[in-house]
Amino acid sequence: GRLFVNRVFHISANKMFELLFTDSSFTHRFMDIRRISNPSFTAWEKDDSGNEKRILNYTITINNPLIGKFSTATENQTLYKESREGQHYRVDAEVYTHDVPYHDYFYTQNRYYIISISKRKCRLRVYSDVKYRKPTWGLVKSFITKNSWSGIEDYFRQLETELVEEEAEMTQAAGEA
Ligand code: YK8
Repeated sequence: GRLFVNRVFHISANKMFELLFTDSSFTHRFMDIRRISNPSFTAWEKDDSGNEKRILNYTITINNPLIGKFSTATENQTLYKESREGQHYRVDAEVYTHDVPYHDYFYTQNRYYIISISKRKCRLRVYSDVKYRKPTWGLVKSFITKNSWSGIEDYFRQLETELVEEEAEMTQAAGEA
């Protein structure tokens, strides 16, 4: 996978987990900015392997002139049982975009690591990879990959920007308290 985010925030690890992986106001605000609509979230639930899973459904708005303006998407998230609350978390997210060309050929795998550095600091790392679900012709593959990277990069650049904004608001609020 490629590394898209690698940054230390003045935000505790458990707060970062809450911002990104619960039904938080940050998530809703960020979805509004990205024009992601009709979100639905299931609760985190333990599966047979001891990992926790949840499923998100939403409609994305696409900024790619080659394809339609909207697509429904399903995101399956796994919180690994090796995660330790407040210390480190690993979440894998498989994103399936149902209404784009060649949608049955690929999905996107995003891997999030949140690592506590101190009481009020954590590092966030996000890796992303385009995965193929069946044998895909080289030309089609490079077409899909190229169009995916640009969208993924744009998304995570903005996620980082919004987290920096959130961090500023939080440290300011803490200073005033
Ligand atoms: C998640 C990866 C590819 C897809 C898109 C597909 C192009 C189709 C290629 C044809 C539109 C929120 C993306 C960017 C849609 C958005 C997805 C998001 C950002 C022309 C051959 C949605 C993270 C995420 C992962 C994958 C992204 C898609 O939280 O280019």
